[in-house]
Amino acid sequence: MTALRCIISIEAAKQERQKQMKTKIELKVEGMTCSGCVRSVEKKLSTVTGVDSARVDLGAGKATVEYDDSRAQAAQLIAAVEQIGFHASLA
Ligand SMILES: [Cu+2]
Repeated sequence: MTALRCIISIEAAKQERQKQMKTKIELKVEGMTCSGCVRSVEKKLSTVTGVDSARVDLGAGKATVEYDDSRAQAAQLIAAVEQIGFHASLA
């Protein structure tokens, strides 16, 4: 294998790994009543280590979270939401 092809295959393997580590889940969040609640939940989730993004849909009562599953777990996301007074579970 030439050096260049070797570098290309290393890069491809890295990208593949990054893809695998990014997980997206939906949480059911109960107790939210207004856009203030939505912001609180989004803010709290985004402070959890490993979370890339958190988006809350008030009408659906759901939070969509993208995170690195080597650094965060669903249970931690649920615990974070419960810490600020809402009930969360896997959707
Ligand atoms: Cu509210």
